[in-house]
Amino acid sequence: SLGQALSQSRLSRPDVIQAQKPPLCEESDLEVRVLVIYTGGTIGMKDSGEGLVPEPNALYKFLRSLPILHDEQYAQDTKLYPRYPEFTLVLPLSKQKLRVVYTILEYSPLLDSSNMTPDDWAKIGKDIEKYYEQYNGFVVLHGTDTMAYTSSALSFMCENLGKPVIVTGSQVPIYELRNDGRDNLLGALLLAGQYIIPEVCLYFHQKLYRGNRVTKVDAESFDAFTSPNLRPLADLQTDIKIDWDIVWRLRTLDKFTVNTELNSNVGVLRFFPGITTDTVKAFLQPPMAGIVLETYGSGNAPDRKDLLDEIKKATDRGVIIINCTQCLRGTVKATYETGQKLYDAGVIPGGDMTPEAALSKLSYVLAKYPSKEKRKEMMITSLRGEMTVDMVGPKISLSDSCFIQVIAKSLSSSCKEELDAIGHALTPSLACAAAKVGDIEALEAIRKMGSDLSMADYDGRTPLHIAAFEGHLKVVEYLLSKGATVYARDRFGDTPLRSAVFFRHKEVVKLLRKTGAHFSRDEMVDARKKLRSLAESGDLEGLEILQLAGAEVVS
Ligand code: ASN
Repeated sequence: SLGQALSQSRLSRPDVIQAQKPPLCEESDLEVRVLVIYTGGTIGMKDSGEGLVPEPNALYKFLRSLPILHDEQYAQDTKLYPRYPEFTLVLPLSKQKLRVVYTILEYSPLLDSSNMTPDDWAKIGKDIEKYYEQYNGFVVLHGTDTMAYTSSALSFMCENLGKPVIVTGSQVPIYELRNDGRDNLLGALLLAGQYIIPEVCLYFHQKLYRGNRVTKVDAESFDAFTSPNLRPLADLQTDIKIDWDIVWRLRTLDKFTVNTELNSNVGVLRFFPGITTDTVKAFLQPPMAGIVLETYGSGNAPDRKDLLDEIKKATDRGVIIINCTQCLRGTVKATYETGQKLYDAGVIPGGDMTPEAALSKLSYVLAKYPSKEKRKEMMITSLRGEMTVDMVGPKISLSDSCFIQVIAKSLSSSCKEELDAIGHALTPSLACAAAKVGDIEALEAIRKMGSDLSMADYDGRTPLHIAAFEGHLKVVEYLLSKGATVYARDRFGDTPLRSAVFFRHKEVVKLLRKTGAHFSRDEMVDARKKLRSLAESGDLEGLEILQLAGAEVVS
């Protein structure tokens, strides 16, 4: 049927890196780069005789000997060394026809993750910030014991993240015959290198999860993590299936930064039948500034006046207390009187946040905002998709759209699947057309139909490419605020930044740069050559625009 035909010829996603070098002038495949920040964990441990301990300076050498994780022939043929820094390896060619080139940054000392502290999270964050522009994505190798804490904390620390950061590790060392380390590392590398999933994620046992939604649920199984209140972002079975509808989108015009300030006066207090008032009182004493209160079921606590009085005293002093359920799945609600009384005592509902997410969010929010009101407001706002809120509002269905209906009728098709397929096929082109003429109203109508404004047309060009190309500053601003990615590349490898530079749209270049757009390594080499020729011809405007786009003159 028409519907099937259309869905088979599904339009490409801009989030999938699909640039290709022209076949006639290539000596190497198209390469994408991933930085592997290796912090420790079982994945790289060996038995010391007294138990497993991380083995320093061993992982790189070992991976270099594994054909599924390193293609030595390609490395030799293409002179990978010295094209890339030391400790770089390259995966065999992927199904997506890309070469993931990855560099390992090994920490010293390597840690069992039980020894991780917020200072270690800050170190990881700072390294992501330092190397941000040089890589397409990041993999953090980490122990599983506190992995969910680290992935939650990093998700808050990384502000306006536009590239994937994927935390992974294993239950069994990669050096053992049967292990889960190879699969986990390979999956994380393929995802981080090939897809623009702008989130801190956790990859384990074929599933990619949002990093602030996970919790470790099994000390032995390879299937060690679960994301109880949000389905996985991706599933790696025969094919890599990404659930783009739930991928978190940046809706900001601000650049990526890492905020490492965290308040450590936070804690988790788990209620149990018979908990004494003295225990609660002692726990709430200064300098305690924020508490995750683990209550029963949908947020219930004993309605003992002595207990509630202590809680009220603390919240009056400014302590932020957030209510999370002890249950693995579900959300806190105020459906019982016992729960309501907690809110009367100044406790804030934590929705369906995991305790790991709630705790790290508290540390982050307390350090960032001094005012009590602002702190409370931030705690009930979803900052990185850590809690479920109804964000989109009612969707207009495609069948409400007059335009699509008219087209559907003229194709004499009316079944829902076909309408959906037509909608899917047409909306990217419609959105690009609206971007070309600078029609924000039309874009907004398309968005309200439930379409993602990051979708690309048949050439892989997104509305953002077109608006940048045409110099429609307001449209560029609008698209960025609705989740468009500055890292989208069309089939020729062009980004919105290159489009804006090419047509000398100075204000658009400035805005894209402010939002974090930057030249790749190869583009920078081209830009420097161009700078020289512009200088020779005395083209001052051209020089200024290239410099605004980030090209530096090297003497
Ligand atoms: N104890 C180890 C760690 O968290 C557990 C693991 O990685 N599987 O570092």
